[in-house]
Amino acid sequence: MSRTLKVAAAQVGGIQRAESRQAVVKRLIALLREAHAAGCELVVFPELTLTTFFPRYFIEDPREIDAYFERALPSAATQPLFDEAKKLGIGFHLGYAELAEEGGGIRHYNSAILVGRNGRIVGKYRKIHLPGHQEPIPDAPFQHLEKRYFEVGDLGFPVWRAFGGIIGMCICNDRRWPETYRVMGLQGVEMIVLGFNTPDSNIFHSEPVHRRMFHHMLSLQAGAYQNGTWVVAAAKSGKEDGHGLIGGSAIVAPTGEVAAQAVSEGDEIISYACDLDLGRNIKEVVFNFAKHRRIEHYKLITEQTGVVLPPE
Ligand code: ING
Repeated sequence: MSRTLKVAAAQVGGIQRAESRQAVVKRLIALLREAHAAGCELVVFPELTLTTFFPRYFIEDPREIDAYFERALPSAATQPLFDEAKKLGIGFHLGYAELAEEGGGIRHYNSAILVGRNGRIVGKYRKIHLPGHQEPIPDAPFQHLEKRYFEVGDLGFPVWRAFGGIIGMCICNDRRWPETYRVMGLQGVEMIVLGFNTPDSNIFHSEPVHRRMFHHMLSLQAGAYQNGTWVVAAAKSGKEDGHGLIGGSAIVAPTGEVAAQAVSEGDEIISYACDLDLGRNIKEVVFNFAKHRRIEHYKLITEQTGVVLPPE
């Protein structure tokens, strides 16, 4: 009997800088209820789901920066979301800015949690591939200061046995790096859930919007196929105080095919009944890692960070 997991990607339209967490949580609860009504067991929310994408701003006051972070989950503002999910018996993945008191200091991460249908936190992930820059770019129309506001995640790419399968997580820019999927693929992952906030324009070079959507989907589909896993990606999309984020929330099958995709740039639920055994043939034949991988030739991937050109 095949193992089916009905999952929803909950796309969240722009969150304005002035929007309160309470107002956002009300929107998330409405999406949760819609997904539950559609028979979903797991809802995937975007990256930094509780606030606007604040790394687009150069903020100097540490207290103003920290106001975007959660010191604990659930917090007073997010407790209603946890309560509603538990009442409905539906699990969820939530991206948020995490402020943690660890190792005798204050740490800041771009994080996500996976919450089971019983309301308990199954696992946490901290974003590893932080795009953008550390110092503000003078006169730029917007910034991308994730390297300034967040530390590199220190939890690796774990997977968990949950929802009847093997589930992994990553966040936004992680989805562009094949290493992200392969490390989880080597742990037998059957579904990777992720949120993203992808600006619709680039600071560094002009790029047509259609190409940003193409690269977004290319990354999801390649990662899914090359590791025989479902990939569920939920966008924060649309306008945030005039700044555009692409939509394109999608559910991608282990075959690399798109099973569902959002059509709007606002709050939208897309869902699919995912057969967790659909990736079996891919894992056992084409990408049978044990049978076909030759790690003796892959050294550079873990021993070398950047490019070293051949001698002239
Ligand atoms: N956002 C973007 C992303 O990876 C980006 C940053 C956009 C990088 C386009 C490269 C090209 O989707 C986040 N938050 O990582």
